[in-house]
Amino acid sequence: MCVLQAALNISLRLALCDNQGTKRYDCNICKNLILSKFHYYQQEWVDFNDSVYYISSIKKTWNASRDDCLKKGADLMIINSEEEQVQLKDNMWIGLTDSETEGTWKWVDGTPLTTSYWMDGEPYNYDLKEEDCVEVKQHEKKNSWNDKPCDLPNFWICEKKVSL
Ligand code: 2F8
Ligand code: CA
Repeated sequence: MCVLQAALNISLRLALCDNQGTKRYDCNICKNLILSKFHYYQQEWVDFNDSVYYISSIKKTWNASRDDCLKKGADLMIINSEEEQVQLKDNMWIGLTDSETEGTWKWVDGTPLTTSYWMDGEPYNYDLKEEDCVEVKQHEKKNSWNDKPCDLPNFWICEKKVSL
């Protein structure tokens, strides 16, 4: 069933690609990108721009979540734009931590945090606990971030960049 859905999904996308009036060269790039994502669609990853995303159905600590993403050839999600952020669901670990230096937030690829979407009052070590890992949370119908202890179980989201 999943394979059928994925095949239908891909044929629709390829048809759309042909109908967009794009130049043949651009269209080929578009087709190749879709085909290279096909493997992930089959495994129920979802896509947005140049990445595919896996959302867990069980909960793990931040480190165990990251290990799972790495095993899948991906890593915890890095959020580069508000649009990407809108794709998210509730209570999931993302690839942001200050476990190296308290207060210095870094993405899992080593880049520093520039644009952030913290909830009001966050980041905040509630009850003087170390809260070094970041989850995305729904608050007032918006997705925003909270830091919390890395050893608590949470859902997680992996991201894999898919390029040609
Ligand atoms: O009030 C904000 C505060 O809410 C919770 O603590 C009561 C969060 N902790 C967990 O979800 C475990 C804090 O991280 C958050 O700062
Ligand atoms: Ca917090």
